[in-house]
Amino acid sequence: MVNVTKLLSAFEGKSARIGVIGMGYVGYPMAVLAAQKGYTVVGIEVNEKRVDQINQGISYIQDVKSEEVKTLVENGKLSGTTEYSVVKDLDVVLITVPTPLNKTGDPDMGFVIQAADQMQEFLHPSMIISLESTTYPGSTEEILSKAVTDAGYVPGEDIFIAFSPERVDPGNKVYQTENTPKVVGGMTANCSEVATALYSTLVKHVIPVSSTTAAEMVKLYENTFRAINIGLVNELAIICNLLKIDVWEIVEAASTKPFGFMPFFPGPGLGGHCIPIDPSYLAWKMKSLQYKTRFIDLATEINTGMPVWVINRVATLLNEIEKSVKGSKIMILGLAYKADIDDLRESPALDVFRLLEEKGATVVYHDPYCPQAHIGKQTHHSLELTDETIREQDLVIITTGHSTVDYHNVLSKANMVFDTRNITRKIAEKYDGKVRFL
Ligand code: SAJ
Repeated sequence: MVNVTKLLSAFEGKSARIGVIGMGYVGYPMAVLAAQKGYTVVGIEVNEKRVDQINQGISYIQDVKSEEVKTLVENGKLSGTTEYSVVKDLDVVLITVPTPLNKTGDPDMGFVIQAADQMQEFLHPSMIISLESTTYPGSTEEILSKAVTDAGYVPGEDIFIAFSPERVDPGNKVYQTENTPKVVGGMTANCSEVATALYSTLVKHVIPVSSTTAAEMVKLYENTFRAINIGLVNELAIICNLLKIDVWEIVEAASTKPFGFMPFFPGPGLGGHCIPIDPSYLAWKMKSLQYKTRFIDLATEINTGMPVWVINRVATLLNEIEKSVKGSKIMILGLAYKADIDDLRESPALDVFRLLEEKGATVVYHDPYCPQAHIGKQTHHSLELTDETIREQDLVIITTGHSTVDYHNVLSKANMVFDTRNITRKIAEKYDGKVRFL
């Protein structure tokens, strides 16, 4: 049994050395925060280009400022490496690697397992490993305690294990890593004590829960809550369209209820690296226990079906001007999965683009944040948004409502606009009915 107080005082005095495995949209901000708090931090990253950028003080993550990184690197507080051997000198390892779905829609824990395997030979007594990547209940114990025991140590006595879900909302200017409450669950009481002490030196609010499994479940519940409510409002959009009711008016009016209601907004589908994926982690785990998560499955069915519904609406709109999808010129305006970020992962706009091309339309896109995109078998480039490129389209579909776009100019030059994000509602009436809404 190691001496916990030694580790706790290393947190207090910031002499503890921290490693962050996976320097992406979760790991990089966390590494910068820990270094700003006074720790010496090393980012362990498989991508050599990213390692070079970190060591040159360059940020490749929208929410991390290069000037902050540069100062920390120059002061020797932050560095990057591809080598796992650094783990032998670390007191803390935070794992923030991707946990996507594989081709069959099952959880892909490959990156977590790879991280555990690669650091195993360098594990040593009196250190803590905390997994932050979203995963299914029970997996932290399954994967990390195996690595610790295989290395010849006792979890919770020699090496401490915790799960603390990331709650990064990319592009959120109000809530960042330091001021977003952090749920923390340890594998044992000692693990919880050590993990809570560590995170208390990093973030403003630590929320201890009883186990790693509880912490894993909290994260999945948070994001499943969002996915199901987005699915509900997307189905409401379909219902309202059939009843010739404006769904946006309904949501806006319902939002006036000061208690017991929380607005969600319809859209062309569900993008990002979390909301479309996390509920499937829970559904997959429950399938292995012979339980069918009906709510999750239904929400997933509705959300993944929204791009097809958008295409059906497009066909109806073009029909109004005696055009078919085939042969029409269509611009997708906004390709990223949500406004004012540069991330294309799981973006429904990509599905809309691909489905329109499959139906024979000539499709282009403009996105001020995404200069190029791989869609289907081709790489497309963002078309400059000029009077000419807008005028030559039969239809402009707003799939993501980036705030930097001049929508007045788009509406004045376009022949017809299908706004799936309600971003032009306030100005649309000036443009004699050429705007339709989801
Ligand atoms: N969306 C809708 N309607 C809504 C809200 C969102 O269609 O009412 C769509 C968005 O357009 C986007 C997707 O859902 O395509 C996900 O949106 P999001 O706002 O959840 O954005 P993420 O995935 O970047 O960030 C989320 C966090 N967002 C918020 O809490 C607002 C949070 O759910 C998680 O902490 C985080 O992912 C994560 O990493 O788990």
